[in-house]
Amino acid sequence: MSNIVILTGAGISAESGLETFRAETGLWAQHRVEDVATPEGFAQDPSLVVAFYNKRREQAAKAKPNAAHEALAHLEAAHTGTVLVVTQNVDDLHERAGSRNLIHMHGALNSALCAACDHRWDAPMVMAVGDACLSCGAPSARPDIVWFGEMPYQMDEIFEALGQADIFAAIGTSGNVYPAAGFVAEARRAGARTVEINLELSSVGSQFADALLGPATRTVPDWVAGILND
Ligand code: BV8
Repeated sequence: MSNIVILTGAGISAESGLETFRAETGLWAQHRVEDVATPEGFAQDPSLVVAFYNKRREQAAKAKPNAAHEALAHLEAAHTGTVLVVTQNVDDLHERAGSRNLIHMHGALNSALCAACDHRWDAPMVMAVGDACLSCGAPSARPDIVWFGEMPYQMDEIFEALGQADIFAAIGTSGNVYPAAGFVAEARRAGARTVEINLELSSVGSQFADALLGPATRTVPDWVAGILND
């Protein structure tokens, strides 16, 4: 009855057509991080930030889960132990593939947050600056996204799960952003078997015991099949 914790990043959604961040033509090549993914950027130019997330919300809605998302949902349904997916992604492809035990540690495009009262609700496809909060009515809706310098969500649950992990896999993440990039060290401290699944070794690749290199739509189903046949 093994406990499996899986961290995913933008690479798992790449073959669904969603851009990653740090590829040459990626999101951070098109926008300065400071301008669109920090609270300061939002304060400085809220329309630019709201437009950035409106575009990504629309792209995510048009995208489809791929074989990697589906394999993780199948693992959760078929594995006799626990399976937790912790995603850095803000798209909803894991949910749409059927994953249930899922934490969006960097928030979600489909959620809106009130900067005044912390109320959350389902975001409209197109948000506008000054949208009213559905609870307190203040004109303070913002994308429910964790920006740089903000605390990622559900960190207690994540560290609790890492402390009990028998297997830890990181899929499609470059290992550049903390605290997510530090999860492999936590899992190793708990004695977990660690594997990095990516096109190439990430910045923290050397901390993993194993690596499975190749496109996620091939490597993730293979990895899941191996786990279920163990
Ligand atoms: C925090 C928003 C603490 C959502 C994101 C100085 C000042 C302030 C903070 C810091 C600082 N120095 C360090 C920090 C911490 C900072 C950080 O880590 N900075 C880095 C850049 C040095 N972290 C934070 O600020 C975090 N918060 O630390 O809070 C705190 C403490 C107390 C009180 C308050 C706060 C918050 C981090 C979250 C930031 N938000 N995005 C959005 O817009 O989407 S980060 C952004 O990067 C996304 O969330 C993304 O998920 C994440 C990581 O990127 P990846 O997913 O890895 O994507 P990337 O493009 O990089 O890589 C893609 C990978 O896929 C590659 O490896 C590629 O090879 C692979 N791949 C591609 N195609 C495929 C594939 N693999 C398989 N198959 C394929 N087909």
